[in-house]
Amino acid sequence: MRLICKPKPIRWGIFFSFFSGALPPCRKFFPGCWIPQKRLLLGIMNIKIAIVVSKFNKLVTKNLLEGAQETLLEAGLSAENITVTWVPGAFELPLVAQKIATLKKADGILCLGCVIRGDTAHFDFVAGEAAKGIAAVAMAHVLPVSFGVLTTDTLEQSLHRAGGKLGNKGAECASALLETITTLHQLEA
Ligand code: INI
Repeated sequence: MRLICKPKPIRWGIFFSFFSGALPPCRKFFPGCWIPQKRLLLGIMNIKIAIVVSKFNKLVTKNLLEGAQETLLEAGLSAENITVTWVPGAFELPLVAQKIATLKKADGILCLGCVIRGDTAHFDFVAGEAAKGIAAVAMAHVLPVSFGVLTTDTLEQSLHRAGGKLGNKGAECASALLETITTLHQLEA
């Protein structure tokens, strides 16, 4: 996997902590945030993440986005390396993720959405196609693409999982994405 990282000056504090065996500050949030590969440091601050988020059920998805951004920044990513693209609904997530992957614009893509069951079968088609499509993009491009789409029966259930009493799926998916990027990178070492 080729990491699309602009070379940046080494942050010597982190560089030193790596060679001295001390933990870098972001390790608390993301255990695999630095990688000893041929004595090179994978600077987490240089990793590029594209977030694709749906406007449908924005009350929920804006919280997912907030959780994801917070997690990525806490892990040490630079704000300028996190892009956000809005799409109409969860159904459109895979197409836009596919375009970003094709343009090689990111080291990982985070898809965020919220599909709430109604009285018709629409839910199943939207949620099913979003899940299948997102998985297909990841496999086709051998690129980490996270599935941060809530699929619930009620708005209340979604809100609980978007910064409410049951955590924040956006934040969880951001961590999963960083971990997967690290794993793929380690496999190439
Ligand atoms: N899109 C969602 O993201 N969540 C939903 O709950 C939803 N429902 O219930 O209809 C939804 N529909 C829109 C869909 O994602 C597409 O934007 C639309 O079908 C146009 O392609």
